[in-house]
Amino acid sequence: MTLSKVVYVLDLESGNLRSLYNALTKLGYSVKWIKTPSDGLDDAEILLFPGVGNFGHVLSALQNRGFVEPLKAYIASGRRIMGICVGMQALFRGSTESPGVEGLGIIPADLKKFDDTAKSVPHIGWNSAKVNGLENKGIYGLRPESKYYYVHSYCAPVEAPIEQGWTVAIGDYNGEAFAGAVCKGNVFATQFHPEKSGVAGLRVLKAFLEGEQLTELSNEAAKGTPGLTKRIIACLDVRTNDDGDLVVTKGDQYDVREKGATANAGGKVRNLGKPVEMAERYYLEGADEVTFLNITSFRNCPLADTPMLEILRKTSETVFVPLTIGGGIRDMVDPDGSKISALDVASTYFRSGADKVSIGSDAVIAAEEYYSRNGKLSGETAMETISKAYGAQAVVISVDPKRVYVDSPRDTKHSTVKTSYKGPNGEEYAWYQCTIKGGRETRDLDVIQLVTAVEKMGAGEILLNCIDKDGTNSGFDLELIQSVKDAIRIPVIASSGAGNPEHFYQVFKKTTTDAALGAGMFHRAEYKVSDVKNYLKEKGLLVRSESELIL
Ligand code: 1PR
Repeated sequence: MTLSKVVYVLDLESGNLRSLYNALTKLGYSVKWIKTPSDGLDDAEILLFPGVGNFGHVLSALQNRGFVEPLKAYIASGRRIMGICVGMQALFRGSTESPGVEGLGIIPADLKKFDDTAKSVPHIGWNSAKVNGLENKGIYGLRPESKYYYVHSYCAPVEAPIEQGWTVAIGDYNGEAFAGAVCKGNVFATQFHPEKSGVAGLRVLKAFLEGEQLTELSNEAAKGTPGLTKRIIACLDVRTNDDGDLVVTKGDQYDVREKGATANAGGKVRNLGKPVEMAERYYLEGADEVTFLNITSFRNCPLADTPMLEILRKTSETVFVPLTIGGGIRDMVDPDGSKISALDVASTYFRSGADKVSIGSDAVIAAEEYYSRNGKLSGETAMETISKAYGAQAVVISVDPKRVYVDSPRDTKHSTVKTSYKGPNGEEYAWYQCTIKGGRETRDLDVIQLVTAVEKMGAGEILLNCIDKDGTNSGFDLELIQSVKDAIRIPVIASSGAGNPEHFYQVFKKTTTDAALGAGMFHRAEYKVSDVKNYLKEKGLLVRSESELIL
């Protein structure tokens, strides 16, 4: 069968399709987008069905565009189809995420939510997809030792598809087995995102597109430790410098200017390099995710020419791991006076290649208003509207707290920690005060109030910075991190203070954080991302190996 180099892709206008386009382009395929069946579904030899966000949303999008029957007919015709993420879930009968909504029913079984009593949900990060029962064989390039990027709260069962003759690649999330991929005849589908799973994911896409269903595995490749890895994230604070160039900078407790000749003569904005080049360097070093933060976002500028959009477009062409963009995600008024909702701002970033958006200041304001309404949701906050449209996993909350020392918990209404690092006057307790505008304004809200509120608003993850630790190379604030982890069920990214690989080991050993982020130590080339990952591997922690960089 001569394979056309054209891949047909269902475009339900949800989530980040640009990265899938970039992955297919890198593999030498051109893309034909299909928004309705009449866009050429009958001509398709190979069809990709990417789906992001809510099960019910994706199924209604299929229904509204008249895809349900044509898609079932396409599958019955024996032509090949690959579902991705909710595109795999849609093949099932239904999901507890959207009671009463019918899936395509190709696999008569139902999805359910992960058990979150002892682990974070959504399941975000790099996990296995180990094919059952096929010794030393992989389905479509899947390898037991490889890790793939998952981001979902609902999971497909393993037993039911196997009983119905499907080959299932199994993932293990803290002891809870789930279907990482399913395959039977002309149908293949992955819960993980192959376009965001580095070279391991590209290998799976390539094998499917080339029709290599069964792949022999070397003894080495047939090994592999199941389970979710510790995520290492590289973070780039971006702003224009005094010459107007967009540069990667780094704060020292959020002060990004070189120390000036005199105490108050602030020097130039630190220029640590170009955003796209540095992101690509970190990807090649094995970063599991890359985060861009536009740190002068509080200055309004026309969304259309937000320089961050071009950075995302360029970066997503060569960096095949999840990209998060933060800074300025809020309802805004363009300088020409037009109102743009936070959802529109986020959608623009998703269309430009972002997988997640990070909300800072706006989340603090929304939390204050949430408490002023005695814990009643408005349904209109950026968190609620973006997670409703794109799924909780697409919404990260960036927290910029400052330590406030008190002698006793009785001295404040806020949640305190008993600290091992006494205050300037010997205080033994501290609480963490929220700030907005990059630490320029403090608010009468503590970190636990903030993260509790935004979790209720549908946020999927917390990026937990710490102004006191930022840029100090003194290690993470372990007390802050564990106090937040104890308060919520969604994943937490520890941030601020990393100065060497041991700091990453300490935060994973002494707290239950799900991920850890570094910035300055990477930008100043004191360490590579791979130095951190190799160190953690030697210490016995499960990390994604960067040997996955060779297709
Ligand atoms: O408030 O929604 O517009 O978002 C603004 C975003 O920009 C927030 O995510 C906020 O954290 C960030 N931000 C604003 N000002 C600064 C600054 O530095 N002047 N960056 C800033 C905060 C946090 C991380 C940092 C880690 C690790 N930086 O990006 O890199 O703390 O640093 P380290 O490993 O070098 O210690 P909005």
